[in-house]
Amino acid sequence: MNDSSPSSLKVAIVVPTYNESETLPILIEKILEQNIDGIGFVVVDDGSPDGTGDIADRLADEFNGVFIVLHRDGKQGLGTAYMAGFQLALDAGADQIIAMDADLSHPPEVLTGLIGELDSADVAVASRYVSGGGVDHEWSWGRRQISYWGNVGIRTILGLKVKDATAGFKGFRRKTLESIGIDRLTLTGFGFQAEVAYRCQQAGMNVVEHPYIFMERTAGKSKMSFGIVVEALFALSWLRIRG
Ligand SMILES: Nc1nc2c(ncn2[C@@H]2O[C@H](COP(=O)(O)OP(=O)(O)O)[C@@H](O)[C@H]2O)c(=O)[nH]1
Ligand SMILES: [Mg+2]
Repeated sequence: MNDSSPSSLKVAIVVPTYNESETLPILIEKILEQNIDGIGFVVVDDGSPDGTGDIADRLADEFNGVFIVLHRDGKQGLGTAYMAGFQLALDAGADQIIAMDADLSHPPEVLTGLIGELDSADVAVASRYVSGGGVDHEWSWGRRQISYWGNVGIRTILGLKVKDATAGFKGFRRKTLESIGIDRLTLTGFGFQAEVAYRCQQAGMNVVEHPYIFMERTAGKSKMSFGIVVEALFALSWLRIRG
């Protein structure tokens, strides 16, 4: 683990990475351009064959503040990467924790607005499915339908009020993550985001949605597959039954 010199950490951006060597440096640069007070980073890399882990170490060395890089052996799934990253952010003393993908699908320009929502909300969800939100105009009609109805299906299975149930771009107050209990989360892959939304709702958290336009990745490859989605639907049904 690479942990650069600590300073006062207010907002920790937690980024899971698997083969994101092209986009990670751009993401960090664009986030820093937003001039967010007390910002720091936690990157969780699963031994990316393309060397993303080394790039993250270099970025950590260059950064003047908290920049933690956790190197894990091999691909262990997005969910466990977030669990480990959230815990490191809490241990480092972050007041607010933001989950964000490395592939530039989540525009850094939205961060200031999203973080602002945490003044009054326990959870701020960057949302595609509220007024002002949406998906990349490059997306085909068919792809929009799959994304939209997949989201509706998951909301129905879990009885979720939040409109964007699979959102991976979210902000939490420290106390939110402490009270839902990160170590209680069970889903390791795609269903993880919905499980977090479900636990936040169960814990009575005040959830606010902040609109954004999801951008298609322009480099690297998605780790998503049909099998992952089907697996998540079964796992989420089981979660609802178990309560
Ligand atoms: N550490 C880690 N990161 C992962 C893993 N799977 C996906 N990611 C990262 O999680 C984020 C979202 O993954 P992505 O493939 O873009 O999913 P999609 O946006 O749903 O297609 C990206 O930053 C990925 O690099 C994994 O197994 N381990
Ligand atoms: Mg992506």
